[in-house]
Amino acid sequence: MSDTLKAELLAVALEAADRAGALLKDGRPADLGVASTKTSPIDVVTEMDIAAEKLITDFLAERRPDDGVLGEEGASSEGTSGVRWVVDPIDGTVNYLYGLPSWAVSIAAEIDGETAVGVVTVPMRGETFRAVRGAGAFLGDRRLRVRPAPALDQALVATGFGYLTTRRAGQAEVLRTLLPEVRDIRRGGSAAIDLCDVACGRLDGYYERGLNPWDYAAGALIAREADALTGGRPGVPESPELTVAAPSGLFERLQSRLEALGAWHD
Ligand code: LIP
Repeated sequence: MSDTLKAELLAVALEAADRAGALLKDGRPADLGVASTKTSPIDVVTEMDIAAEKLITDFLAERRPDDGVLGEEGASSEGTSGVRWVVDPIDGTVNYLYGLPSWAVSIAAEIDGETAVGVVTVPMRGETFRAVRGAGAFLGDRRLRVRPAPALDQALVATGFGYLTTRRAGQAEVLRTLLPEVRDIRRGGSAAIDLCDVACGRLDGYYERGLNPWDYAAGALIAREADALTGGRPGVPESPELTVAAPSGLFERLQSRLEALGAWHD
């Protein structure tokens, strides 16, 4: 992966995320409603998810016409360049719908199937996280490092829940057992933000079952470049089956508990 290509992809991702973030922050209709639903009646899409994905994919097509794209709201093309963009135009859509601040634009670029660049912008915080594979993770000009790993019972751990009632019931069962074993749990509503908060030390760890690649691609790279470990079940990379992120020392303990609790299946 050439440094020149990675630098170009980072610049494109930053500009695309900045433009989408401005549209979403400044253009949110006061009467925003649900435009459609996906896997369940609570898995919602707004007109702004669709508008933001169109803005991003049009920009990418203009700047990088030979690249592939995978977007949460339907963008899908193979491309011919070996670069594929993985886009979540609004990560935290329910928060955005309700006017809560914890939502993000998440844009990752894969080169030959490996995530090389990740950008997560959080407009309501005025924060943009970025990482290039092998070159560190940053919040603005600040290089990011995870918090030193605490013991599990001192760990502040974030998680999230799916949109299907059967999955949510199983996730509640895992949480019922895990909650007394950790410092506390946080449920922010955006995987991308949770992964970035692990990267910058605002969380000790994060796990969730049922994410899509657009939810975690950029945030997991940012976390790894801040010295977190990321993955799913032991020996498996993060995937819709399970995503886990934490500094070494906590990651292994948390992953082992999640494995024993069956957090990787419904
Ligand atoms: C969200 C994830 C979050 C999860 C939510 C939802 P979306 O993504 O980022 O971690 O708990 O249920 O899936 O749907 O807002 O892009």
